[in-house]
Amino acid sequence: MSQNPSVPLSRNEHLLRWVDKMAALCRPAAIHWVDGSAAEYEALCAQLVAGGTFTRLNQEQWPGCYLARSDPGDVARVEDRTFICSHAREAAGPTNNWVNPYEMRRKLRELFSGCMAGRTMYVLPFSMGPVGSPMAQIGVELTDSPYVVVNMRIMARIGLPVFQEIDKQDRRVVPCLHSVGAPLAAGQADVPWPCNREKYIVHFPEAREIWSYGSGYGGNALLGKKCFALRIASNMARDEGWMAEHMLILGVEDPRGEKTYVAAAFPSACGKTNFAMLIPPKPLQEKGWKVWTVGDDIAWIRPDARGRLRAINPEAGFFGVAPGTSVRTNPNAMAALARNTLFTNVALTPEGGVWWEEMTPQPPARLTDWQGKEWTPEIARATGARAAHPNARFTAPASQCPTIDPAWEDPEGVPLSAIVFGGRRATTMPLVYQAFNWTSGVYLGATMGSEMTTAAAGTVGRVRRDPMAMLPFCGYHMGDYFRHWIGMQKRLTETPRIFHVNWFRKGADGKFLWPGFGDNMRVLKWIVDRARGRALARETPIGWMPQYEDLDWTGMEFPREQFEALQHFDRALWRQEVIGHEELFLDLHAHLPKEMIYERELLICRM
Ligand code: TSX
Ligand code: MN
Repeated sequence: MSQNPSVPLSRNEHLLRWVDKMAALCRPAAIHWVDGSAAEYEALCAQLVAGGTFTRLNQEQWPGCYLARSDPGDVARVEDRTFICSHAREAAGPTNNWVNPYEMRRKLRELFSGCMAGRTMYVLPFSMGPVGSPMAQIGVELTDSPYVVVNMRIMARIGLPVFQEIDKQDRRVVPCLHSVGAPLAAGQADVPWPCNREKYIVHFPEAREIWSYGSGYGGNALLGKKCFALRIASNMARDEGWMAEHMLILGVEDPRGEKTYVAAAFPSACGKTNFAMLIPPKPLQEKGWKVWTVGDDIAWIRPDARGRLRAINPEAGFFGVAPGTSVRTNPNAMAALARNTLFTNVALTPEGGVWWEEMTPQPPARLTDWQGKEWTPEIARATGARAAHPNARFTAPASQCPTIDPAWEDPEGVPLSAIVFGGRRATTMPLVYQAFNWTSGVYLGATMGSEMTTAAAGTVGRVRRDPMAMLPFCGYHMGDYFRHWIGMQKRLTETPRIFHVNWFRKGADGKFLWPGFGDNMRVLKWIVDRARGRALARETPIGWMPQYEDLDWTGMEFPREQFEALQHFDRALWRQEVIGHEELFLDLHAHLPKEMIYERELLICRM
């Protein structure tokens, strides 16, 4: 039944039995065991071109690149259709959708029954983290989407070496079942982007299982990423004493040639990928400062034998938002996506290239937009039509990033010296400050927030609390998650220093006070110098702040008064801020660790 090739790719009994069982449920027309080879990848891409899902781009301009256009109703993660089905509702917490797991399993059996008719079921083994790393975890995704297979080949380590790992170690793997939910009747023609209006992204945290139905897009379908590496892994991490975080990882090389690694969490629309690939201003480069990229989205962090935290990037690629990415904002990302990249929902140029908003200062005269319609700057001015969807993506190999860190695939991970939290705040939050200690740093991460930039999400400008940028990704109760963070200190001989940054503070004139981008290096330099005990700071009610003299201003004119405005602690606004903290805590009160209450009290007292 399992149609393992004549030379089987796996002999793991559990795996074979599960594949048989799921095939009996989904009833695919064929089963394909994914070996992960280049030949297989090429064949799948050719098949996607033939079926109209992919357009092969101009190979002179964009070697190895393809464009996919999704169904207009399947363009982003669906948070309201994402479920954490723990046995107890309480365990999922108030910030997750919960359905009784027995009820959900009944519903899923219904949905998945015959859902792969007329399609091929791919058996896709993947390793999150370098194959064989003690920090890596293995999953197997059964999917009826070849688009998922080719994207996963970039985003994770897949295929033969992973099957070997499963067979060798007989280790537990996370079963992931994915279907676009569009069975084909005999003779029925397929569409370029099959999907279903009804969508279910379901996690069973105790069983460590993922079931995804109805979507072929991004985090809904590439199950190694948000579903596994964050929602399921956060459960594993809590149980096993490590951390699965929504963080980039970067390494800062200083003039002595020493590397200091930093992890950072930002809510969406803060330029996280840009920060992960930061290029320092020329004068700081000349002094010997350089930033290396380990990852742009997810960090798995674990204490080593010495009691120091070490981090890996469990992914192998970047699934980045294309609009806004340019040689000005992120030359490293532009280099990474220049070849062997899959684009989804960007615009197509007449020459067979891709374009998206802000990629170049001037848009091309004529384009095919993300929905396949004609687009010109004139049409855009008249109708507001966008060439690329705002959530259009590139799937690019991390190895192609010019600043990829030499240790990015180190199986032991890189040592973490600092953790940075950030948000997009027009007021209140200074450019940078350092928490007093681990507990106050956890408080700072727990209460972080960002102002909404899109009207779609509701009231523009209102602060949305997004603890550790994990609100949509924590697979259990947020209060227990804070408790786990607090508890990590007991496992450590040395805690990373914790910081908060805000690149987006505005002056009374409504203009950004900070130039951001490369100049963020000046802030990052202070952060690593603080972590290494070689920079000064001043105590304030909220934490340690640099004074004007403590940042390196080489090659930049930045008035002292403007820096004072950027760092100003406004008592009236902070009164509002702590009331906002209280509102968040009300929702989580039953599971909130007492340290969060105490930290809030201390903060109020200091103010
Ligand atoms: O990514 C950003 N970063 C981090 C870079 C390492 N962005 C882009 C928006 C997020 C999607 C930023 N935007 C940053 C930033 O630090 N700062 C700003 C705000 C800003 C925008 C434009 C200017 C200055 C600040 N000035 C000019 O364009 C001339
Ligand atoms: Mn993310």
